[in-house]
Amino acid sequence: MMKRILALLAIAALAAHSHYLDHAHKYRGDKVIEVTITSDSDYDFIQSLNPDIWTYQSTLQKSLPNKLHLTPSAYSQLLTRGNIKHRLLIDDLEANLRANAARSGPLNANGTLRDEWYYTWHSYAEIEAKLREAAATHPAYVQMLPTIGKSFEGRNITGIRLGRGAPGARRIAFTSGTHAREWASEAVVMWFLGMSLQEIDEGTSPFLTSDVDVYIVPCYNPDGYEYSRTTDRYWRKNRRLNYDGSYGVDQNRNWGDHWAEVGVSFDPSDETYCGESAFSEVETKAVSQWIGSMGFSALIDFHSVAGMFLRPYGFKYDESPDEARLKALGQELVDDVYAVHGTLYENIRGVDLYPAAGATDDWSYEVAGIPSVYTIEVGGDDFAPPVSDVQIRGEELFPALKRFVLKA
Ligand code: 0X9
Ligand code: ZN
Repeated sequence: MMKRILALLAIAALAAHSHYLDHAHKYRGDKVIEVTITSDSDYDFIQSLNPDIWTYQSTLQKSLPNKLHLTPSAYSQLLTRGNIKHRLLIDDLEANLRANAARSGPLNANGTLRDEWYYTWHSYAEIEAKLREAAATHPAYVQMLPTIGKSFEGRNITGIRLGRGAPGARRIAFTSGTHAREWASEAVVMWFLGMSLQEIDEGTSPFLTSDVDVYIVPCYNPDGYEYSRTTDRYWRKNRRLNYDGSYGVDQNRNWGDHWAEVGVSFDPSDETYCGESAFSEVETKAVSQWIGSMGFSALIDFHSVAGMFLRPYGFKYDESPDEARLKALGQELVDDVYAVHGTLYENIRGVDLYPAAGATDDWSYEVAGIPSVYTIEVGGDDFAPPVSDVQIRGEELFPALKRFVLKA
């Protein structure tokens, strides 16, 4: 018995120290390309290469740019066929992962934020601990939320309320990290928290005087996030066990608004698998019940990477009743971002990226009735950016997020 316990402990210790770079050879020589398909024969050919579609419309698109991740042999087939015009974005995905992991961040050099913690990636446990620390050091402005629910593997989905909690205050939600590999999304909401605490200390924060509370849930796919940290950097879905033995449902295809109507896959192994039914996932179910019960007047769901403010709808081309207002506000947010480091975000509807149903944004807007909803795709061009991006993305979004909190 003792031996078995020791063996189990050894396995647990190994798992705890596992790092995605230990498994990065899986991506050796893999390519990422951008290609706009113009003919049916090219379409069929590229489909036959079985690409991993990084532009997450779930099916290949004709006449739109597709970002595709290909194995070395699929890529050489593409070259052998000739005359398929494409751009090679990443030549060796393993090398790219290693290079970006090695590049260190500025660690507070010239940064606007004094607390070094915020300048790098963190485990889910470290993020939770930072939330608790914020609540302990700033009890008048930060409160830990009661647990929203548990993930498939049993982690607590949790968050904080930032603001004075005045009766009748407007409530805004920042939900983040529904896609495992999109680490920049956790990083920017934590940066928002860190900068806000610093401004509170300096007496300049709008949270000192405004009747608004921001509810921040920094990661509502903690199992996927940890799996991306320890095992497969490019993991997207949650970690539920599917009926066919594969893992993961795309949490952003699982919400109960026009569920599965467009832009989803029914194959459990696919990146955009929508699950067996709307809200089949404990994570989406718990977070939706929470959102539905809170009376939010605005919500941003954070993703990465592309540099976009996406407004409703994401599943159909009709204009939403709030189109003019959300488009105008989106433009102000784009201008705020641009003013910081000159990064140009796009201000478009979700559907203009590609139609996809069952996402957090459409449910929050249509079913929960929240009037101001965006999905932000944090800027950058790789799901695994160098750590120096944490500061860049955090800084460039902070003024826009502040404007959103005060205005939306
Ligand atoms: O496809 C998604 O879920 C989002 N893009 S990502 O690259 N982060 O995966 C965009 C979702 C936009 N909203 C809707 N289509 N409803
Ligand atoms: Zn995403």
